[in-house]
Amino acid sequence: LTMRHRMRLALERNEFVAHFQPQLDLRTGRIVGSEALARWESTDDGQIPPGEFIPIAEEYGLIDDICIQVLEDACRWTARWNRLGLGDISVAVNISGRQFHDAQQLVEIVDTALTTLKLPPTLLELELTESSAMNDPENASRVMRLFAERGVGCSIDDFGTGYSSLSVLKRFSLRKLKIDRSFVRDVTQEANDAAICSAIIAMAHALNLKVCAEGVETLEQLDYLRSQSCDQVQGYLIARPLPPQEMEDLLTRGI
Ligand code: G
Ligand code: G
Ligand code: MN
Ligand code: NA
Repeated sequence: LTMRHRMRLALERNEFVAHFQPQLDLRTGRIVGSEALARWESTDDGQIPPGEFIPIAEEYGLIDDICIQVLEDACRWTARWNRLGLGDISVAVNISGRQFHDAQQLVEIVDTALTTLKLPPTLLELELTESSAMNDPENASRVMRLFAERGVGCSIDDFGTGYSSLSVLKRFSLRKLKIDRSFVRDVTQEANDAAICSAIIAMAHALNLKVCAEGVETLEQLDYLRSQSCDQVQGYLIARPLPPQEMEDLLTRGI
């Protein structure tokens, strides 16, 4: 079978699923959400890492179908955790620039998922990279408003790595900025990285946005980010992306 064929078959078999990386609230020390990350659980070949299948799926034009499958799986688990009373745990789903560009399909899928799963819209967040948001800011702004009207949040992923126009950023209907992990890595050694992180946090707060730092691997990084009033952290220090049942166990017993 060709790779394209295998991927089509995998889509039919619902082999693309979400794993969940917890997001910790630095003020309360509680898990308040997760980021859903795509995984291919192939019945034929076992786990295929996203670094392998995402670039190929993009090339074959199958990435949107895969992301939709991941979004639906992520919403299903999140609705279950909400039903089980495990707290108001949100989920952030990665959205490609093209899905955001042709938003009609995405809007319909989100509406259907929210309704059929009875998932409160405020628990869903869509992550758009800084570069895809700024690539077509007029459209991005319009689509963000569509979701904001529904109570669904949007956030900017990998913030700081693209070119943000601040005049555009302030007009976006956003909930959150996510600090790219390249700034977090050396935040306790490099004065420049520390300055960038604290500037992003201050700017986010000035715009009434939450801010989440990605790639937090050490307690020292977490302490610095807390000292700068960063709202949330995500990274291997808290947990790697977890299979749903492990995420559920973590939510059940607490951190
Ligand atoms: O999951 P990490 O574990 O390796 O993910 C690798 C990359 O794949 C990340 O940069 C992430 O943004 C991207 N990615 C993961 N899941 C999805 C998804 O569902 N949709 C899109 N568009 N990108 C994803
Ligand atoms: O690009 P995006 O931010 O959506 O992708 C998240 C990616 O970052 C995933 O591949 C995930 O496995 C990875 N990741 C999550 N936490 C950490 C971390 O603490 N350190 C590093 N190096 N990578 C991480
Ligand atoms: Mn992301
Ligand atoms: Na990121």
